[in-house]
Amino acid sequence: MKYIAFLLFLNILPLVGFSQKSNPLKLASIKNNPAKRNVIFILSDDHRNDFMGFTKRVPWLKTPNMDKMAKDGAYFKNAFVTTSLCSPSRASILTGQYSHVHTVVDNQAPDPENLIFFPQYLQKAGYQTSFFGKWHMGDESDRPRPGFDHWESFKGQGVYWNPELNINGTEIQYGDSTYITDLLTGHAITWLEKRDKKKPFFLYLSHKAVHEPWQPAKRHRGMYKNLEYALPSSFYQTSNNDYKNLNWPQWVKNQRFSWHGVDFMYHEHKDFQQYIRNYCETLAGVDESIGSVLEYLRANGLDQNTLVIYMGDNGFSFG
Ligand SMILES: [Ca+2]
Repeated sequence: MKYIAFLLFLNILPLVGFSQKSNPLKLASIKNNPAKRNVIFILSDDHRNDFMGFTKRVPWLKTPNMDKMAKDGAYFKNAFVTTSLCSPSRASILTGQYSHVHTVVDNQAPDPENLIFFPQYLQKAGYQTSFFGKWHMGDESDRPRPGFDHWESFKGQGVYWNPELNINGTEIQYGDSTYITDLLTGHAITWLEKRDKKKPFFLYLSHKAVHEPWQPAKRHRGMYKNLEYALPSSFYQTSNNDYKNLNWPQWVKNQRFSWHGVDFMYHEHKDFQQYIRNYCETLAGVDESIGSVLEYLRANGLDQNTLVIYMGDNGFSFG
């Protein structure tokens, strides 16, 4: 099976390889290539680089499908996102630009409405394209964006349970404990089944998981019950003030006592080990999603001409 595991902290520029201002893709050369490769891009949210089974960072963590991608494909362990934050990172993935160029510099900055997203080039090259899941770039709108023949998204961060999806401009409310990771995966595979089989395809599957507040699928709740994560040696060095003896700057202390800091994460004093377990149990749904996509490709004879890429939009510090 030909697939590549771009696992975490990846700048997508090397894959797409275009400049928006002066060097548009030479579409003619692509159009004349009879063997167009399908592409599936799976993005997760806040999945840190080493929380996968094969890295052995967490001995009890099970991610068999990510492990399979790393084993059979390529694992880019020294790749980096350009900005380690949701919206700027997503804008960089879609445009190949740094945040000071695309101007989506934080999670509130508006979409300047003049950006070119790389799926627009794929459309011109004859690809049928689709987007499923979290956009969260520029504003809270879930409206269809340029570059995608089929569109399914939600506003902002979305929710884990019973989401509302904007499907090609129509809002659909789901109920009955619908779990977002499973819903997006199912819809993505349905789109693959119904696609025009004469054309190559590009699928962008953009999960809400594993963003906080972590909520695993019901079938994964408690799968890591009572297991402990080995905290790094640096974990307590700000909370117990050892950082002063280590000559760490004050901003490190301040940052770690903030929304994204381990000393006061999400402005709550919760059981940190339970945080980790919830994170890993939520990640199990993403791993199963990858497995479902890979199995679809295998069962339909598409595994030899489809490039599958997995990455996280940014990492996550656990001390
Ligand atoms: Ca993120």
